[in-house]
Amino acid sequence: MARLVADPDRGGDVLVATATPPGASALAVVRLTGPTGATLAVARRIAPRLPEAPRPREAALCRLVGEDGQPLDRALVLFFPAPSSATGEEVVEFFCHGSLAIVAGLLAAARAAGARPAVRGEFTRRALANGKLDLAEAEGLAALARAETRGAARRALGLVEGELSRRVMAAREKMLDVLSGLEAALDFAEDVAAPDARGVADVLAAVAGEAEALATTAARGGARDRHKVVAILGRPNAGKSTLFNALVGRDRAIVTAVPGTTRDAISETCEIGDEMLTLLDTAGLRATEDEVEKIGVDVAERAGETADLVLYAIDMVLGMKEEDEEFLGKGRAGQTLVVGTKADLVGGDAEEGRVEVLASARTGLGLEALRALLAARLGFVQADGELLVLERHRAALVSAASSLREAAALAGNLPPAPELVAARVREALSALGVITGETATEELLDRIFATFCVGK
Ligand SMILES: Nc1nc2c(ncn2[C@@H]2O[C@H](COP(=O)(O)OP(=O)(O)OP(=O)(O)O)[C@@H](O)[C@H]2O)c(=O)[nH]1
Ligand SMILES: [Mg+2]
Repeated sequence: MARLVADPDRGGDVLVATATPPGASALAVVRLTGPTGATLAVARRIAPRLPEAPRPREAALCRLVGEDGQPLDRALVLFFPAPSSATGEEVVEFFCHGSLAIVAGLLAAARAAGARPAVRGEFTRRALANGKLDLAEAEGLAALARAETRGAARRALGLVEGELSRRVMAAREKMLDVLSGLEAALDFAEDVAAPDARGVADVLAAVAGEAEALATTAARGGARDRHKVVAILGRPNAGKSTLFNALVGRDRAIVTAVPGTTRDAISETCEIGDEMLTLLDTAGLRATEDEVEKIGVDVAERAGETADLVLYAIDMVLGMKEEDEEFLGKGRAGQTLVVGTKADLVGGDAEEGRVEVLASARTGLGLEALRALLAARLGFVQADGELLVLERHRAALVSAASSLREAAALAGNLPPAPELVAARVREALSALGVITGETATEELLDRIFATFCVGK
């Protein structure tokens, strides 16, 4: 791939950065990247016994010395010649012991030998400049490092592996074909037949449709990245707080045999079906004269109205009561999941019309089924070909689709105006290029890489 963008210092400096978080640990990784020869020269000042021509990708155990020449550590050193490295440049990695003093000594030695500390995202930016990855893939790396759940990690990995880039590239190919046909007709009007207007319009409309579909994926992804809220509601003593604790995996809420124990709503995040959600425990619903409890019941009712899903708990020992009928009768059916609690006290086959799943937070019985139902009801099921499409990508896709729709309309209207169609197609190409980086400005790159970690 050609050089996509010039990096700020044109790859002239040898960069040094720690690739692992600060703090005492078994190992820490310090990396160098830079021009061939210069990078190895810095590495050999730190690891004097490293050969002049180390074997590529083969670990060598070396003594490392500080800027004063005093021993620092014994560490594995890995050498990656350009262009077969993460950045496309010559890279040397030190796997040293994870002491703050050793890492600081190593960084100081590298600086003394001529390396410059990298700024945020600078390693990835060099990789981008050398065509090792494109901009969307680089953003995937950042998303992967930030992923809070397995679902988010899986989607980010798809971006890293080029799932979005491949689709964007395929769309660009089709547009470039159309464009070359139009331009040939413009340049050699006498010798080249104008492209078939209907055919051009159809291709452009199809590509616009693909861009619009990808943009819709982004909107869905955005909704998923917001934590869904599930509120546990039910009568006092129904076992809400016990269930809440079981789902969040720790004793967060107070549990007692006294009805009316929970007053304030309690909020915790919990992972269900590879996604993160916010779970709320609330005060038991009942008519009460107690001022504090009354406020708690109001809060619970409001939480029930705004939550994405109400998990309604019914104590199976007592069965459905009038208040339960009343709440469930209010018609939030689509957004309510009814769980029968304390299943351990009633045996597995207690049947109650509205109850969808039986669970015992005490024994764990039925909790897996409950988690699965929650995941299904919240739309957390893993869809095939799930794509992470960031907001930035969505904006570019929408803009490209709109130019393509205009181009298709112009092409379809006889007599065709090839230069107008071509101008719109060029606009769309440039919008899509922002996703993969071909047409990204330095300013945009600065903005994106500022969100990266140092050493990435
Ligand atoms: N055997 C059994 N007892 C349970 C189970 N879940 C809750 N309990 C008991 O039921 C009582 C009430 O539990 P809580 O979790 O505090 O009920 P709650 O719905 O939060 O009650 P309020 O906060 O008062 O509205 C406690 O004594 C719990 O130990 C269960 O699955 N099995
Ligand atoms: Mg409670």
